[in-house]
Amino acid sequence: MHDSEHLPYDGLPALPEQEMLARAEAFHELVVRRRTVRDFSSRPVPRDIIAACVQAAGQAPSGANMQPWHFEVVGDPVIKKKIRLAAEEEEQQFYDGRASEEWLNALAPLGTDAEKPFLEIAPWLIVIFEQRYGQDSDGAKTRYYYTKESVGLASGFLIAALHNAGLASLTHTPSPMGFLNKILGRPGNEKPFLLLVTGYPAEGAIVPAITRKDPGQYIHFREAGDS
Ligand code: IYR
Repeated sequence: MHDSEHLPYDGLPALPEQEMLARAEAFHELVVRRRTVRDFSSRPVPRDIIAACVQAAGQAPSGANMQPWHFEVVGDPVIKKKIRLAAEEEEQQFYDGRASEEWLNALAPLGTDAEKPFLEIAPWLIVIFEQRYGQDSDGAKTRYYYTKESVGLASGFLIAALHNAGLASLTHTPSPMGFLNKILGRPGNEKPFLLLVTGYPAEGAIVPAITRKDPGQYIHFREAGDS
């Protein structure tokens, strides 16, 4: 059936169903407590913690296993300042007219504006690049598949890994983000996907009073005998 090399899969030891349910519920409880944070502490976070979380992100599934991602992990205050200044320039234009009235109204409950001090205050900025195609050192191109979906999955893994490690994060998407290629010296086959800010929440950090959908609004089971 398979022409390519395959190996036995032993990554998932069988668990009693009671423990499976306990783990599923524990993970749910963990992620229920995740919130996007915009008030960060400047308290340093050891690089090894971030490195482990980024490596967890690198285990995400991807189209044809092309792993079309690159993570630039920025702790250098000089680069963080450059990123802040460039991001705020784009954001100023967004809030001053590029965004539609409808979009600004949708953002109102979040209380965001063009000021992005967290880009300098938080200890780490993780810039996630989507590789739209592969390109080797001779310039030869390789086709990649489902790159956005793949990078989105890796980003989800990363956000969950950071939260699991006790770190807050913010999915920041200044638009457009081309300035990140320039500042970080990334090649033309890479498109900035997400700027993930991470660190500890500031003391007394507040988050918007928003709610999540009731599960009944987004889960619909169809089991044997239901139809
Ligand atoms: N990029 C802007 C605007 C913004 C857009 C969305 I969609 C958000 O969920 C939050 C903010 C900013 O970061 O302020």
